[in-house]
Order: sequence, then C-alpha cells, then structure tokens
Amino acid sequence: GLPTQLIHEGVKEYPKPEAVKFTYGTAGVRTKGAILESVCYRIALISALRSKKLGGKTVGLMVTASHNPEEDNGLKAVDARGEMLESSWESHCTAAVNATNADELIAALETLISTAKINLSTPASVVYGHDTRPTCPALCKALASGLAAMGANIIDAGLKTTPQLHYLVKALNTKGTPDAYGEPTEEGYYAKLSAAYISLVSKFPPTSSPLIVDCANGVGAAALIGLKKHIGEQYLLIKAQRTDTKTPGALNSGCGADYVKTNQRLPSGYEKESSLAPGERMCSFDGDADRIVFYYLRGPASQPDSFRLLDGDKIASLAADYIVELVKKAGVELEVGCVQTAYANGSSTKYLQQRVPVTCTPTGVKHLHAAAERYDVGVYFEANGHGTVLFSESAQRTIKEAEPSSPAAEDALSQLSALVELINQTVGDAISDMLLVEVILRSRQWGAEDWDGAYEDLPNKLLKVTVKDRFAFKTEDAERKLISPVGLQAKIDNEVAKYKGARSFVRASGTEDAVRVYAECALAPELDKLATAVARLVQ
Ligand code: 16G
Ligand code: ZN
Repeated sequence: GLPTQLIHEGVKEYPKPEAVKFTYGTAGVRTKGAILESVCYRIALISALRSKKLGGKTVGLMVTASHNPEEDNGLKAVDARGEMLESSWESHCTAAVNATNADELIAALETLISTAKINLSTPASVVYGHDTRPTCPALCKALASGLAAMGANIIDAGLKTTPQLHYLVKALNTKGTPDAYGEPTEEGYYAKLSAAYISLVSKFPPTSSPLIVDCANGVGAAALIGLKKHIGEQYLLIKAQRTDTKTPGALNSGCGADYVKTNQRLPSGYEKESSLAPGERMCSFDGDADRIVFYYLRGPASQPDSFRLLDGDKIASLAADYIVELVKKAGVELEVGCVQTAYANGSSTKYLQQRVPVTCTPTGVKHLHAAAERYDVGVYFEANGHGTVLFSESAQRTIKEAEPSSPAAEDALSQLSALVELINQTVGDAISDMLLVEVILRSRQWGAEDWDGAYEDLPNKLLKVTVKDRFAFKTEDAERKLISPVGLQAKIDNEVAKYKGARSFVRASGTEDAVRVYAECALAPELDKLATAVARLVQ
C-alpha cells in the first residue's frame, strides 16, 4: 500500500496554503514560488506512481517558471520518452495538489492507483532538475522528500535547462538499447549536439560575425558555457549577453525571448551597450531555454522601425524549406508537414501552405507535438519560439537505410541523419534550435536579412485583458472561435470584417489569470484600433 504514515508527515511539513486553488495545466503548475512546496511534495508522489505505471522507467520533474518573473516558479512532469505528462493524469495532479489534508490526498492517490491500475510493488525512478530561480532549492527539497517517501530511485540532475531534463529522461530510458538517445548526462547532451553540428557546418566557410545571444539572465547562460567547451570558435562564434544569474530580479527582466517577442524590440539596454551593426544576428532564450527568437537591425538602432523579429514562425519556414529540399535531394519518400497554432502570423501560414501540409492545433506543446508526430517529419513551432522538428521512427529508418543514387543524394542523406541528432526529439530546445538555424544559414550562406525575405509578417498585436472569470471563455476550431460567452464571436467577426486582411481571436490564458486577444491586419495604422476594439468586446 501507500506509505500513509510518511504522507501524513509530509503533508504536515509541507502544508497546502489555504484558499489557494492550483491547476495542473499546459505548463504544469505555475504560480508564486513561495507557495509551491506542497505542490512539489505531492506531484513527486504522483511522478513515482507514474514511473511505477510505466514499469519502473525513469520519469522527470522540472522546477521552472520559464519566461515568467523571477518570484514565480512551477513544476512540470516529463514522461518516460521525454515528452509531456500523459494528459489523462493532469486531473489527478490537480486533485492531489488541492487536497486539504493527508486523508484527502491519500484518497486522491488511491483513485489514481485504481483508475490507472498501478502495481505499487513495481519500483520507481525519477530524475529532477531546476532553473536558476531563488525558490528552487526549497522546492527541490520538498520534491525529494516526496520521492523518498515513495521509496523511488532519485536522480538529482541539479541546474538544467528544461530541454536538457527532457533529454536526460529519454537518454536514461534508452541507454544500452538500439535506440540509445545519447549518454544520459549533461556532457552527453553537449557531445551529441556538437558532433552533429560540427558535421553539418564543417564544410562551409565560417561566418565572421558572432551570434549575439541574450540568455535572459537564466540557465541558458550556463548551457552556453557547456556547449562552447564542445564547439570551437571556428565553428560557432557566440557573444553571450544577459548571463547574470546571481543578481536578484534579473531573470527575464527586460530581456529574454518573451520580452523581445511581445514588445517586438531589442532587450532593454542593447542599443547602448553593444555597437550593433545592421544585419548582425541576434537571438534570445527564455528563462529555461526551451524557446528562442531571432532578430536583427535593418538600419541604425536609434530608428524604431529598424528592429526585425525572426520568431518561431520564421524558424519554422526556414527549417521546413531546408528539410523539404534535403528530402528531395536525397530521393526519399518522406512527408514533411508543419504544425502551428492560431498565433502563427497569417503570412507565415500562407507561405508554408504553398510548400507543405500545415495543421493548426490549440496552444501548448503537447498539442503541437502530438500533431507533428503524425508526419514523417513534423516541423512544429509556436510563434513565441517554442518548437522543434520530429523525425518519426520510420523516417529515421528510411534515412538510415536509403541507397543514395548520386553523390548529391548521399550528401543530403548524411545531412538528414545529422539533423536527427542535432534536433531535440523530445521538446523545443533553444540551444538545439539555435544550432539548427546556424546550420541552415551557413549552408545557404545567408544573413539574417536573406532569411527574413521569405515573407513579410502582417502587423500584429497581443493584448492581455483581465476578466472576472476567464474560464467562461471557451473555444473550438483550435482556439480560433469562441463558443462561450454566447454571441461574442459574432461580435468579434463583425469587428474584424471592418479591416483589410484582418484576423483576431480570443482565448483564456493557460498560465495567467487573464484572457488574451490576438489581432493582425494588413494595414499597420489600423492595428491598434482593431485590437482595442476586440479587447473592449471582451471586457
Ligand atoms: C505554456 C506552454 C507554451 C504556450 C504557453 C501559452 C508548454 C510546455 N508550454 O508556456 O507552449 O505557448 O503556455 O501561455 O506547453 P498562455 O496559455 O498563458 O497564453
Ligand atoms: Zn520556457
């Protein structure tokens, strides 16, 4: 049975704050770091059960609140193949973290055990990691205590990026098998990526200008240092910025992928510190390095319209084009498809649809990931810069076993093989995606401006509206249409029809207590009017 005695003690040591309702949603549980200890203790119990359910395979737990402010924190569970927690377990997590006492918690766990038919005598193994937030040590302690109560094998991975933790889970579970993903260590992660990267770029002339990387003052800074030990400067020239993980309050503040994407501007202070030449490649990670956006200046930094964003949509189109071309050169039959959300810029969707099949899913990595798995090669990116490229097992086999009909085909096949290694197959990964973009630009001998030339983004805006009850906002058609409150969608449609090439949609945030309004239209001067009008309808 369950260690009820220990669970009683644990609940006493990590009491649930009163009058707080937690939700396990798209990003796990996310809120102020100071009130998360009880959540960590309890989700640890569940993750041990998850491991038992999966026959003792190692599952993962990541303590991070990504791009959110430093005082926030969160906990996310990772399944045995390195993907997000199976969604049918999310409601069990929510029940467990909201139980008001130990008996209620034990009852919630018993329900899960009987519903999922878990054999408690199966061993459990859990690996956990955390980002740079000040609340992480206390949360990890609570988490370890939950794992210990369940008698799980505990692997403390320490400071990690979110994608590194996903990598570790997959690598641990495939070690010693024909599908071995890589050495299950942080060094193994760098070794895998760097070997693939070097094999892809070594035949191209090096770029003389460095890539300027904004690390959001987060864990990505540490990861870059690790990566640099494996990739020499002749292959990758990087200038790391915003690497201060010590100063309180610095994380994600005025920098990072989310700041740059939402404000559509340089990290604050960049204009002053760096002598930014037009055309220079820049990118920003988010706080746990699972997102990346690129940008450059088209003219002098002092001119506001010099800033050009190359977001997740632009990465998707760059990657899709490149892979389609390689597949054609290689002479193999593989369906390359692309997955986006409603936030994808309309221009990107149009561009991609002319080249590959495109699907739209609701926001959240688990939806995009699942849809991408339906293609042989599935390129998925959220506009915010979270994404990756998945190669199905059969695609990987096809690439490995194909008989090249020419030296050019052989070369394309070996590039595809290296891409499988370079691109994180578990989750979006800023480091891996950064290297992917560098490979493509280098192979095409392109600068940022050439890449940007693919299509012109429609002017767009994202507003956050505080409402009484965001759960009243229900959507269908991959979040593109509201079905509740009844009648609101018709009003939005009515408003949108007044503008040229316009689109707008409204959805409840999964990570904040607010509703988001997205608007885009063909004519920049009309954008504010459209966005405000829709926001007013929502209020
Ligand atoms: C979470 C999602 C991210 C999504 C964001 C939307 C995961 C791992 N992360 O961070 O993909 O873009 O939520 O936030 O699924 P929102 O619901 O507040 O708009
Ligand atoms: Zn993140």
